[in-house]
Amino acid sequence: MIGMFDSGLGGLSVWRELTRLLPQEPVIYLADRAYCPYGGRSHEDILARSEKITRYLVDQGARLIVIACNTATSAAARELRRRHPELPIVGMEPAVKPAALHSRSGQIAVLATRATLKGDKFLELKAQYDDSVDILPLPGDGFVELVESGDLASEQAQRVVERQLHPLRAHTVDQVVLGCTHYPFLSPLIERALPAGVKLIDPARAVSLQAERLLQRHGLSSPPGTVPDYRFVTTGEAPGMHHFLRQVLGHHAEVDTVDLDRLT
Ligand code: DGN
Repeated sequence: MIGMFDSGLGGLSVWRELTRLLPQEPVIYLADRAYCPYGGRSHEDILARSEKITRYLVDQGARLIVIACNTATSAAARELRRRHPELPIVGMEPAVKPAALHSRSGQIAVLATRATLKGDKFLELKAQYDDSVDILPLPGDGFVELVESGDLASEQAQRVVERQLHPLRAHTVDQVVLGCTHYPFLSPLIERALPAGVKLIDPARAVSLQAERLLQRHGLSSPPGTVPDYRFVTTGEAPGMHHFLRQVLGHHAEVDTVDLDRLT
């Protein structure tokens, strides 16, 4: 079984891609909604949450972990891999490489939470590509909150998106990397706010392909034809998640609540 987690509902954009690619793999998805958003939290807090969640998912039977959150990947992936050397862990990767390859203007933007944009992982990636492409960090303030409240289409949501994308007007960016797993759910609004011809890049498929490779390498793949089994768990509010799954992903499922702070 694959265990996935995010601060909230954003990682479901990765769940959607992963279950399309690997329809026979059972998946348990945990939304840490009681602690959402992670964006303003310290690295130590995010690492502590990620550790707790990873242990819970392994207890539930997960044999591979997908950190479906760029902020948690940036704060915790390295340390989680060190603490759990036997456990394959896939993290999010802002898709700077394909964006740099396809850029004609030589300017790309990475749209992510402030925590991700301040993290070592992004700064290292930026330094690595500095010679070939100009990378503009663009914080998506308010985007996570819009997705968590299920507001993916209102005029107010469009205004929030437009305000954050405004700095792009002063640049010739032609590729925008979605560096937060919540943001693909706002793609229609983001596309509307972007100058014509600018391309959005979502790394969810590349991350799912990496999960597939690791499952194979570790002999963990389920046989083809296995009936899919999806579980959804949250540390916070469940009805909103249930509604989101049905409305946005067309998936009817129970959502269980778990209090990780009560587990030892
Ligand atoms: N989905 C998370 C990410 O990819 O960074 C959002 C983190 C948050 O809660 N701010």
